[in-house]
Amino acid sequence: MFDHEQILSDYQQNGVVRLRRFFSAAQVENARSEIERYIRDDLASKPADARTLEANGETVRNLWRLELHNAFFRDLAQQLQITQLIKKLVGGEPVLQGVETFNKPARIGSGVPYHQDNAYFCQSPPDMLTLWIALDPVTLENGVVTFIKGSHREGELPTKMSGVTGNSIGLAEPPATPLEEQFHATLQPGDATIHHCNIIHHSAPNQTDQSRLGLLFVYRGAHTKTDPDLQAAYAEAVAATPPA
Ligand SMILES: O=C(O)CCC(=O)C(=O)O
Repeated sequence: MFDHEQILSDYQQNGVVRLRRFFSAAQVENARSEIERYIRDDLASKPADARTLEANGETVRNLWRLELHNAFFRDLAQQLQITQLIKKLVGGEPVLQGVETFNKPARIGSGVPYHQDNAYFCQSPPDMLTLWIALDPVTLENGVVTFIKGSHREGELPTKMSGVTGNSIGLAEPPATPLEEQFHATLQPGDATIHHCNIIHHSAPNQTDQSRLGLLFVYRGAHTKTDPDLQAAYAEAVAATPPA
């Protein structure tokens, strides 16, 4: 259904692509129900680093490591229909590295500072990406993820510890590109983006009454290796601001 060659070319050029109707309405509802069920029935029995809470200490900001803790999402992320596309973009055998959520709940969903994901993933070469699937409408008001197209070609930029729980490392300097020139990835439920691990992006807090739930599948090529310098910087940041 999707033109893989066109997606590859856009991805290489821009570092981010938007895919309309990636999930059907039924897939969106199944994923949402499973997230709700998992939070209600399973989360309490998982390790503390299976989630990050918002500042109220109650509402889930992120679920982490669902590929370990939840067979439904592990299987969903490894479906051939998805991994055949990912294989092209990571330039090798795709390895599922993470399944996560960024829930961005209404009124209390916190922001995500400017960052490159490879400051967290620490892979060389940076053949790693995130498939971000909207389960709610993503609007300009409720915390849309905003990308600087082409910035993935700048390599890993200097970082600093952010102090943000769940997003402990960010860019040392804010980017020069003004916000209005950035790509605001507004999405309908079921739409998705794929972004390269070195693209600069961020998202604002959600001050609306509408939740903005995103489901994230993270993949790398089997050929990537952990870079010790990147990993040392990340370890310092995550020790200073643990996810839980
Ligand atoms: O969903 C968000 O608000 C941020 C997502 C993000 O930073 C990421 O996918 O790396």
